[in-house]
Amino acid sequence: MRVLILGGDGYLGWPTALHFSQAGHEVAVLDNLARRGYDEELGVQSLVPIEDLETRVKAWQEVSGKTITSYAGDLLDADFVYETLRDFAPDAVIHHAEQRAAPYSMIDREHAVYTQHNNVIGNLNLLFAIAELNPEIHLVKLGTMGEYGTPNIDIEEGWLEVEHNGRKDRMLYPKKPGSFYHLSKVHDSHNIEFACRIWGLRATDLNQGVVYGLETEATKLDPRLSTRYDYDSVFGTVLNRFIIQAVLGEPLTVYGDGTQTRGFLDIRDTMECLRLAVENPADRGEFRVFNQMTESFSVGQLADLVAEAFPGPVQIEKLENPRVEQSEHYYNVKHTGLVELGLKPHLLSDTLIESLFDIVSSHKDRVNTEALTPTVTWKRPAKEAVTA
Ligand code: NAD
Ligand code: USQ
Repeated sequence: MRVLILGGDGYLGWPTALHFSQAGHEVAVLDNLARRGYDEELGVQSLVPIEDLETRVKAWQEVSGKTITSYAGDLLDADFVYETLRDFAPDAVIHHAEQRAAPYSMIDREHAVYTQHNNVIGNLNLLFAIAELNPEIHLVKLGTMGEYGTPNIDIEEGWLEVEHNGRKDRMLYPKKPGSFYHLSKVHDSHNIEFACRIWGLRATDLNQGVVYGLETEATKLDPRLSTRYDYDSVFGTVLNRFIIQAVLGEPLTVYGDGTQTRGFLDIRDTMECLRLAVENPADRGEFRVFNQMTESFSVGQLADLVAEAFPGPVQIEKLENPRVEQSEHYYNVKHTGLVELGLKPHLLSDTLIESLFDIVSSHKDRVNTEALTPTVTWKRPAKEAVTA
C-alpha cells in the first residue's frame, strides 16, 4: 500500500515510517519540523542524538535499499496538503503531525491557542483534502487516551450504548480531557466522526496511551536511524523521565500522591497497532475507534518498578502536582479491538526497563538537569497574563 505519514520526523512518526517501509509498503513522510523548533524554544534536546530528516532518509536507503519520499511543509498550508495528496496518491494517511505535549499547551494563552489552531486546523485541512481528492483514502489518526479523562465508569472503545428515558442510542463516548492539548484531540475526533458520517470518509481514531521506549527493530539497524527521546518536564513522558532520572541519580518526580493511573504501551507495539489498522481499513462511512494501550499503571507503581529494576539506589520524590488531575480514581479501559486484529503486546515486565538504562547511560552527558524540574502549572492564569 502507499502510506503517507504526517509528522514523520517525530518520536513516533519516524520509526513508523521505517516500520511500514520494512513491511514492504511505499512510504512518504511529511513534516514542518515544528518539534525541533520547540526544542530550541525550551533550550533542550533529545537525549539521544538525532539526524536531520534528509540524512535519516538517505541512511535508510543505504541500510535497506528502500526509498522514503519526503515532503517538507505545514498542514496549516492547505495548498501544500492538497499538492502532497495529489503527488503521492496514498491509500492510507497516518496522522501524527500535532503539538503533543499537555504542559506545552498549558504554558499560557499563546501556547494554548497555538496548540488548538495547529492541531484542529491541520486536521480539518486534511479532512477536506481527502474528501475532495479521494474519499477512499483511509485516515488513521493518532488520538489519545486522555480524551476520556478518568470517568467513574468503564472506558469503552470510542462509542457508548446509552439508554435514556426508555430510549437507546449509540453515542460517541463522553469526554473529560485534562489539558488544552487533550481537548484538541477531542475536537479532532468530533470533526473526523462528522466527516465519516456526513461525507462517507473512512477513519480509524487511535486513542493511544502514554508511549515508552526508544528502539524498534528498524531504528536499531544504524545509529543514524535513531528516533528522539525526550526527558524534559514539558515533552518528556513519565516512564521515559523516570528512567533518565534513575540513571542520573536524580529523584523520580512523582506528581501528587502518585495514585493517578494511565494506559501505557511499548513503542514497538505502537508501530504494530498502526500496521494492523492500516492493513485492516475501516469501511467507507465508518468512524472506528481503538484504545491503543496495553497495560495500566499508576504513576507511583511505575516509580516503584523503575526503582526495583535499577541496579543502584533510587530516590522517589512526591512533588506537589503541577497539574489538576484526579487521584485515587476508577480506571478500567476496554482495549480488545487491536488484540482481535492480531496485536501481541510487549509488556513492561519483558525487561525493557533494564535495556533502556544502558542506552540512557551512554548519553547522560547531554541532559540539561534543570529541564527535569516541572515549571508549567495548570493554575488559572493571572489577570495580567490574560490581558498581556
Ligand atoms: P512528536 O512531537 O515527536 O512528533 C510530531 C511531529 O509532527 C513532529 O515532528 C512535528 O514537527 C510535526 N508537526 C507538528 N505540527 C505539524 C504541522 N502543522 N504540519 C506538519 N508537521 C507538524 O510527537 P510523537 O510523540 O511522535 O506523537 C505523535 C502523535 O501521537 C501525536 O499526534 C501525539 O498526540 C500522539 N500520541 C503520542 C503519545 C506519546 O506518548 N508520545 C501518546 C499518545 C498519543
Ligand atoms: N507525571 C508524573 N511525573 C512526571 C511526569 C508526569 O507524575 O515527571 C504524571 C502526570 O501528572 C500524569 C502522568 O504522569 O498523571 C502522565 O503524564 P505524561 O507527561 O507522561 O503524559 P501526558 O501528559 O498524559 O501526555 C503523553 C503524551 C501525549 C499523549 C498522552 C497519552 O505527551 O502526547 O496524548 O501521553 S494519555 O496520557 O493517555 O492521554
